[in-house]
Amino acid sequence: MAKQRMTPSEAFVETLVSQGVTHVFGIVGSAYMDALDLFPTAGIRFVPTVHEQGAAHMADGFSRVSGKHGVCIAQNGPGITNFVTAIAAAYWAHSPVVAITPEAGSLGVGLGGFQETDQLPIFSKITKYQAHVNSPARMAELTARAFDRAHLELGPTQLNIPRDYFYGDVECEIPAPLKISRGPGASADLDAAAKLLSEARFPVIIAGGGVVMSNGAAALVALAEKLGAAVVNSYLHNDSFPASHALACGPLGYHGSKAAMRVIAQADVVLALGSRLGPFGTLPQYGFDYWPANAKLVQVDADPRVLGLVKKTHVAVCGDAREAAEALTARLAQRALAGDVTRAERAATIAREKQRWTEERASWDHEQDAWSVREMRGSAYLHPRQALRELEAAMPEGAMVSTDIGNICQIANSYLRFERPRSMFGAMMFGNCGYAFPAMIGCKAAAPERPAICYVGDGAWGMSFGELLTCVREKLPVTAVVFNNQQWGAEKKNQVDFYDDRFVGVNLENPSWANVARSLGAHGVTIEKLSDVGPALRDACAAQRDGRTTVLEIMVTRELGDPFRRDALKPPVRHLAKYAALNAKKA
Ligand SMILES: Cc1ncc(C[n+]2csc(CCOP(=O)(O)OP(=O)(O)O)c2C)c(N)n1
Ligand SMILES: [Mg+2]
Repeated sequence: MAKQRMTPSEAFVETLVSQGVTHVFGIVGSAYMDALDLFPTAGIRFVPTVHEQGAAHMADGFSRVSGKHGVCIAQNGPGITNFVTAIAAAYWAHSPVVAITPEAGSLGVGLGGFQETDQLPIFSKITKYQAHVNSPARMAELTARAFDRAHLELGPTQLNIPRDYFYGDVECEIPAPLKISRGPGASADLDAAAKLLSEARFPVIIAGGGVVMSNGAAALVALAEKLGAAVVNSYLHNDSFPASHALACGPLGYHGSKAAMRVIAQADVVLALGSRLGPFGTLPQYGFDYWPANAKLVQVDADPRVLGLVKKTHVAVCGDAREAAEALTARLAQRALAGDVTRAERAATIAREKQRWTEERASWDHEQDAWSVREMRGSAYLHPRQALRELEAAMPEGAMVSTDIGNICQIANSYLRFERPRSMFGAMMFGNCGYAFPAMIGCKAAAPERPAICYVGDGAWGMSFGELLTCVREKLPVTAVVFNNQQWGAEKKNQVDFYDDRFVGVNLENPSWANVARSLGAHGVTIEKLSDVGPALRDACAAQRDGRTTVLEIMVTRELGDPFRRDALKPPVRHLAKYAALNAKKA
């Protein structure tokens, strides 16, 4: 499009159109009314939410499922500060979310008028790029840049617009999106990586989020088969390699697959493909320090800043995970593989460890620690692990599952397998309770044909259930599985382990969450029998086709699995006489 006379609102909306934007999540505000008025005619669906945090999580979910931008917008001041937690979550999920933040009018800034706060510093550490529209004439240019950079740097960007700059006349051209390929990495680095892999006798591949984001699953399958290498998923990326593949060993990290951990422990060369090797996902688990400290590490990532950051890297490749996998497979075709000698033996090891883990999971019905055993004895409710197993078995094909932060949601990591990428949406490393439900609403907006399921604890549900109204009002049906153990369980576990069962702020009195759902216009089911879990999930997912949102409230015992942060807590020490009784006893 050549230069044309238009208003900045038109320049803004036309740039969204040019970037392929179809959905914008937010809450209406006078700050951007002039642009909002154009959305329907431009073919952009505005999805009104209950809370701006929900809107930004929806944008995140939307982008993670579609690979496109997620977009959110809100009123200057409080609408924008409500975004903060969700934008931080998107930052650590590497989601290309564009947060559009209209701000106080340029002629009033600094006078302490209405809904004014300095909106750039607030997001400075949780965005990859911040565009400030400093003249209405630059509206299209800076809008386009915020979109381009979100993809280029894989993370949220901010587009800050003084609210008076939507008005006026400008001459401008609408920029086309910048499409930039990352490439596979430098050829010398790829050569070095191929050499190490060709010399490996027990190569293991960690399939990271980069495999998903680069649409690299097929390229990874080819590479893994070429090497006969076991593939483990990085933490919370259970969808980065098809779970039914013979080489798939399941996820590493917190409440992950023991098969994956036992196999990687034997590696002499590890290829981390599209992974920053986040510290939380490589910590010891089940009392097992599985990280192969003596193995040689090849790390491939599109972000040069994470290469060699937390683990000693022998060969680092800055490149796209898919393109790098293809380049490595091509190079390996020209080399003799030392691992060919051990291929059959390794395949047998992989099969054996997977079988062992499958059997252990099948017989692991409940937690075994003293507190859990005591709690479950007096309870008629379900064991969380059993409920998770039933859900796993009933999971409909093509399902998208998001998981929140909490004890049961983390245990779910062992009970979620996927065949296709863009299926699992953990709350990732910002770790905020209240992520899973709104994120899944965004996923459903992007992929209405796929079953949409979120796993949420009752505490986190209390933070996020309000968005049921969005599901109902906007016909974005989701199945919310709420694990009702009447506690902030993950944190209670710390009080059990370190504070002699002195419970402060962790017990929850809940209403019937099924009743709450019904009163908000959704469907609600309370589940107290194990045999009801699977059928209820299937029914609820089928009902999504009729636009119905369902809350499956599963009543579970108060037993608790391994904690998150045992690594970061210490037994209590009290010096003052007043607190002497609170010194550590059992730890
Ligand atoms: C926004 C936010 N607040 C507090 C926390 C600390 N936190 C981590 S897990 C957790 C408990 C979650 O309880 P619930 O959702 O009921 O799940 P459960 O652990 O009982 O399975 C809390 C409070 C957090 N991660 N995020
Ligand atoms: Mg709970």
